[in-house]
Amino acid sequence: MKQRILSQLKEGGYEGRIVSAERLPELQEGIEGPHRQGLLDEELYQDYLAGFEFNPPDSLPDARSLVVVAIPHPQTQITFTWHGEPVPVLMPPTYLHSEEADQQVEDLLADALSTVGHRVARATVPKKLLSVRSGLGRYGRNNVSYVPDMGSFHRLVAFHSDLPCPDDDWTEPQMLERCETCKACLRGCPTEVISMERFLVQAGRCLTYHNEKPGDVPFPSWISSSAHNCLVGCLHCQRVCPENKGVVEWIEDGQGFSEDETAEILEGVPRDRLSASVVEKLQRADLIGYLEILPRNLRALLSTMAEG
Ligand code: B12
Ligand code: SF4
Ligand code: SF4
Repeated sequence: MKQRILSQLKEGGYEGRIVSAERLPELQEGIEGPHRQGLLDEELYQDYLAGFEFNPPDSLPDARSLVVVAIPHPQTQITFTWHGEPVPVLMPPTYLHSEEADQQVEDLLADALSTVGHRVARATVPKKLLSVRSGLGRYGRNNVSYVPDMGSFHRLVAFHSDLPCPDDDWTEPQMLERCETCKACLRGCPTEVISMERFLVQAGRCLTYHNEKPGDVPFPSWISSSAHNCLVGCLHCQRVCPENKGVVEWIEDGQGFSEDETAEILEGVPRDRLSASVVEKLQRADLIGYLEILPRNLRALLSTMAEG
């Protein structure tokens, strides 16, 4: 049964693994261990990690397995217009249309499992750790998960299921072989997140952490103005990575914004006063949820570009 589900995922263009629900305490320890040792930035821990749930959900109390799925995901180019010039900017993989992507996987799994009387429910667990320990992916030195043929350009989604899983391929966390002789991400990171001293990155220094913060939080002064490279997130450690050679040019065309539309976004015009065309484009691009942080991030990008 397990193999049939995994084949169905493959046919849909995904790659997945199924492990026993008995692995949940080890996932929990993978987060709480480093936290106890003071290795995690406390504010980041509270914002992103404290909410993980390591028990089966109320909707599926008899869950017996975890399913983790890698969804190939592209970069998207959004084009603004500033001082009469087109300004193309990238959104990294995983940010846009992510809920639709996750839902498609959930629908596929729910369909496949319902034929044999089983169910799935979304899991709020550390997905990279699950990806790597289940054998689906491997960690790069940048602490991102890499999956064969997808590189790091994939989104991860995880589910609880009541499908039994008496045997799995649970393993110790593995690093990509290539990282043993490569430091490209370490050199490419603009905020010194990655080091040779410890494998666990200093995520509190990650540009992504700072440009995902609410729009009224300014960037810390130690972030160089030349660091900014994406509308949200950062692509440096993934774009320089040789493991991403096959996917790095995968860029989908997103929306384009005129000079007036760009100005409205930069000025931080609230949603109820934005022109209809801007709202429609932001919705189509799946950027509407980022409206509040776009003025700060776009301003930073435009000044990085102006500095050349
Ligand atoms: C919190 C979080 C962030 C935080 C913190 C990142 C971090 N590294 O922890 C911030 C906001 C900075 C962030 C940034 C990014 N994120 Co993020 N993030 C998450 C989130 C919510 C949890 C990640 C987590 O568990 N962190 C806790 C740490 C402790 O776990 P870990 O990183 O896996 O670390 C393990 C290893 O270091 C390992 N380890 C320790 N020592 C050693 C030694 C060896 C030899 C080995 C092999 C392993 C090893 O043990 C640690 C766990 O115990 C997940 C979604 C989810 N629910 O899982 C998305 C998620 C991980 N993010 C994702 C992405 C895409 C990113 C960005 C690439 C976004 C971008 N810029 O484009 C960056 C990458 C930054 C980076 N270098 O890590 C994707 C990853 C997809 C993928 N291919 O891996 C996820 C899964 C979202 C999704 N649904 O797809 N993110
Ligand atoms: S850039 Fe090099 S060291 Fe970094 S993840 Fe890729 S292969 Fe590993
Ligand atoms: S996402 Fe950017 S800031 Fe974060 S580790 Fe990678 S290169 Fe460094």
